[in-house]
Amino acid sequence: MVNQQAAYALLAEQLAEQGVNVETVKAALRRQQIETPSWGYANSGTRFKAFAWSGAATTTQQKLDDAAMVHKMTGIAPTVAVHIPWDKPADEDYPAMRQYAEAQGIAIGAVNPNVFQEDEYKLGSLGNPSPVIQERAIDHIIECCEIMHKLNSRVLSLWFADGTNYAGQDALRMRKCRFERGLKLVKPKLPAGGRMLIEYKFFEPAFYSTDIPDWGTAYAWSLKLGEAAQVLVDLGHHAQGVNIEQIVAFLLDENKLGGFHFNNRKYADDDLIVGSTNPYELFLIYNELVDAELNDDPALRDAARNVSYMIDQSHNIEGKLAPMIQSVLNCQEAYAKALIVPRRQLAELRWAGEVLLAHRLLTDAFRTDVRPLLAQVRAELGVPADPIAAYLASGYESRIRQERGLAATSGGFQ
Ligand code: PSV
Ligand code: MN
Repeated sequence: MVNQQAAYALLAEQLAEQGVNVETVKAALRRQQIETPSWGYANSGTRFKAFAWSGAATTTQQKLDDAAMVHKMTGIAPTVAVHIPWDKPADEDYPAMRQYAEAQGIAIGAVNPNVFQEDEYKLGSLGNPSPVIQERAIDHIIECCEIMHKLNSRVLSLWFADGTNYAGQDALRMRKCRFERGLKLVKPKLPAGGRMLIEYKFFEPAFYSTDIPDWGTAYAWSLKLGEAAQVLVDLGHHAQGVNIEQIVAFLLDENKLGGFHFNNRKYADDDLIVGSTNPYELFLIYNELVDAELNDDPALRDAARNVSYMIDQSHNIEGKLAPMIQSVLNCQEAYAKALIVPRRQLAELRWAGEVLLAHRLLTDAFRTDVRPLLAQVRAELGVPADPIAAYLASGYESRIRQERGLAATSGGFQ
């Protein structure tokens, strides 16, 4: 403990020498918020096998209990995203669901419509050649806008599995037009102050063409739709080697970065623990966000403040709550490292064309051990210094194993 405090004092001193105020850094870390997904607490897997995990949530109440536990351990995960109909209450009593969440000390965040799991959506939802199926998808998304009202949610998070598997299967331009029409019909149904986040994904489940394959498509549509529409960046939805931080910088500058689905990938949409494969990439993404957050331009600061930080993970072999806590902590660490970048010095080195020195200054921040700083922030937030150890020692996991057992399926709010 004493060592930790001494290490924190030393780090604070080093930061002060570089012109970074540790109190400002800690205040930002205390304000940080990461939303967890209800579906991340239920059993999930790959198309080959979903290994059932003993204690996995099967009802929305259990998912909310688990999300509340993650918040209790970390202090920075106060909201949970829901997926409809996965979380649909049997009696449609959404106010009861909202109250249940609040009673656990959390709130409902983004509402995610699901227009991909019904048989009718075999050829797509908004892009489907059948006007009947298009209407069905539009109706479901509008229903989700109404649910947003009931849950006091301000974020509609849209992802579409739409695409084609074979050249000639459908008219690509027509699919674009159908999408634009559908999104235009949905937008006015958002609650006041509500935002519509358009998520892109370069392939899967469709293999020949995907209707929203990249951020450019989502951006073009968000421009047509106006202020309430923005782009959602899921870290697992890019081709190998894509520079995600550059996409983030561009969208921030245009005030079109709506939010993130954090996870990590190695090959495809692997849905691994955030920052587990490439923590440097996560740091570079946070670096762009902090650059906007601390910018002199108030418009850029507002754009950064509006971003929704959400996790989208489907754990298969590593458990449920502990990996979720790990993801939240990895986001916290990446943010901390981005916050300690000496930005004035960096700007001077850039102006001077000092390529190597600028690069070194940035990577020095990435290499800094911020654990003493995070322990201090956790003490100030009133949460355990080591949230994973505290969770494992809490008895929560053995209790839910006993109470819930091993279930292969997952249900909604009961
Ligand atoms: C699709 O791969 C996705 O990233 C979308 O966000 C879905 O809503 C989520 O995963 C859960 O299937
Ligand atoms: Mn996603």
